[in-house]
Amino acid sequence: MEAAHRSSFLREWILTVDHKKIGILYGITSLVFLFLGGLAALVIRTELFRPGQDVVTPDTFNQLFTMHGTIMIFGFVIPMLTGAFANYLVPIMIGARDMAFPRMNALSYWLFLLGGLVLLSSFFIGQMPDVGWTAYPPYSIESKGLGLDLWVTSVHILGLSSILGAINVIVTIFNLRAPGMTFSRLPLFVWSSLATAFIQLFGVPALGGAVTTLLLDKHAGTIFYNVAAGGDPMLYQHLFWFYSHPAVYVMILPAMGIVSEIIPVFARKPIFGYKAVAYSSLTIALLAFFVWAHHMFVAGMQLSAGIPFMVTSMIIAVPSAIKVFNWLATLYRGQIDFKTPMLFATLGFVGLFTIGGLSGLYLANVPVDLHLHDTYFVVAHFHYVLFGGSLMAILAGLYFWFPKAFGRMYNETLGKWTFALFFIGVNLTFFPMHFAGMLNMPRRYFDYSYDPSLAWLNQISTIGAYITGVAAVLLAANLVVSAVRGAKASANPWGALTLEWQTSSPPPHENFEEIPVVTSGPYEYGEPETPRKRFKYGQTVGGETISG
Ligand code: HEM
Ligand SMILES: [Cu+2]
Repeated sequence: MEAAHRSSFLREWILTVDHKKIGILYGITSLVFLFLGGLAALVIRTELFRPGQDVVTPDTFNQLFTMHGTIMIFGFVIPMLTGAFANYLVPIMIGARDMAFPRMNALSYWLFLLGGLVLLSSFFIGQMPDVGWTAYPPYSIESKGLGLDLWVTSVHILGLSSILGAINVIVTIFNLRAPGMTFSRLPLFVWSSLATAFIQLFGVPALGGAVTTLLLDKHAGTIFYNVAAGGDPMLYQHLFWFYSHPAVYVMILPAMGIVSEIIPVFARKPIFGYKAVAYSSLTIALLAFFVWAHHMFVAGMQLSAGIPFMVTSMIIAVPSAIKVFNWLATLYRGQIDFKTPMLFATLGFVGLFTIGGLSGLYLANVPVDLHLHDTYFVVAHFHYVLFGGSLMAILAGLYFWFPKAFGRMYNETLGKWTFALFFIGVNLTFFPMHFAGMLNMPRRYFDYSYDPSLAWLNQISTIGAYITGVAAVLLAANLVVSAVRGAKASANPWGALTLEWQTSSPPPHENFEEIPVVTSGPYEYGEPETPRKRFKYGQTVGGETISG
């Protein structure tokens, strides 16, 4: 009995090639990373609570912000969006039974776990990387211990996992769409995942090259970055940002996709400007490869080289703004129901991402960036887009698809409280950083005793960080308890029209009893006949079974 039980667990989870289970494994693993990265952040904020504070040593502080950034980007946001959400949703949303290459899909997950564990192992041997998530040479190659080596190894493994995942998403979307699921009927999350997968495919190799040269310089005596021998550290920055700027869109495009799914459902209106929203994802993905040097304006670049990047960086804000206006137009005169996912998607994502996008435009401006580069203003900017943007959308999506994945409802009241605390916490933490930055507080410093007048801004930030910590605990409690004891969820609790809601909660193995035939677009709310027209098979829509 025991053994049989164990072997079924092994078969069900460890050996699984089912995209839904792999998606859930990705999701749980990324959430663990979120909590670890969050703990690092709380220690960082405690150290910065007042000038002269001595909670950790300066060395440990360097290690903590390096681990925080690396874990959040490579261990949480990217795998959550491209591993968990894309895996779970893309096949069902296009009416497929699984990903195109299910075994390779499992390999992507196990590589992700391995890469993550390699990074964490640095903690257990007491040699965490201390070079920042950007690992600029020459400092990074001169760092002592195994930190950099583990960081590079981990980035390589995670990069391989990303590339395999991206190939799967692209091939699945091109080849496995159900009959009638034309490109003009693809749900917007699928469009955004497609654009994202292309970015990963073309961007990750540059990162692989960049971090390999660090190791070669450190161990094999090459001189890529040895200025005395004729090397040039700028090369690394070019390679690194050629991947890492597009990577910020890996972290935002699927988030925009999630929000584009949720807003029409809770506004009970078709999405405004479907084509504009879909094509703007592709435009962003393309433009993302032409703005990278806006991270290097002060790195010794000539002004004539900076100006074109300033212009492209401003242009890339246009397709993002197009999406924001389309979401607002979708909300306009909708019958809005502020359930937890909708709160996270609208007040959370749309509100806060817009603030982050605007501060991005300031930074894209060369004369402004000369003053603000490497100050807390930049920290404020990227946390508004990553915490206010990516994380808020991830949370919206977790609550929204929770009933589908687990067949149980989350607790709505607790969900709303969690939203309120996250919203207050994130603004208290990051809004004051704009001012700290304009008062010239440099990022990555361990102390600010040289200017104690910065204390009050930092104290507000630290208090805000603790509030988000409480919110995170409420989130975890809601998810865990509801997965076990929540009320049973129906097939389609939100009355949504995309295909994943037209099958049971949780969906059967291979998703559909019978492959659906699609006859209309995904957001035709307000047209009572639509569900029947659209799904000509024995599925359940809003609690009713459709026949014929
Ligand atoms: C409206 C679009 C955006 C523009 C114009 C923009 C512009 C910029 C610029 C110019 C910088 C460099 C500032 C400096 O170091 O002096 C920067 C930094 C950064 N941005 Fe954005 N950004 C935009 C959107 C985003 C989005 C959507 C994300 C992520 C979801 C993001 C994440 C980051 C990160 C992580 C950094 C800091 C990297 C580092 O130095 O560690 N940005 N942004
Ligand atoms: Cu950038």
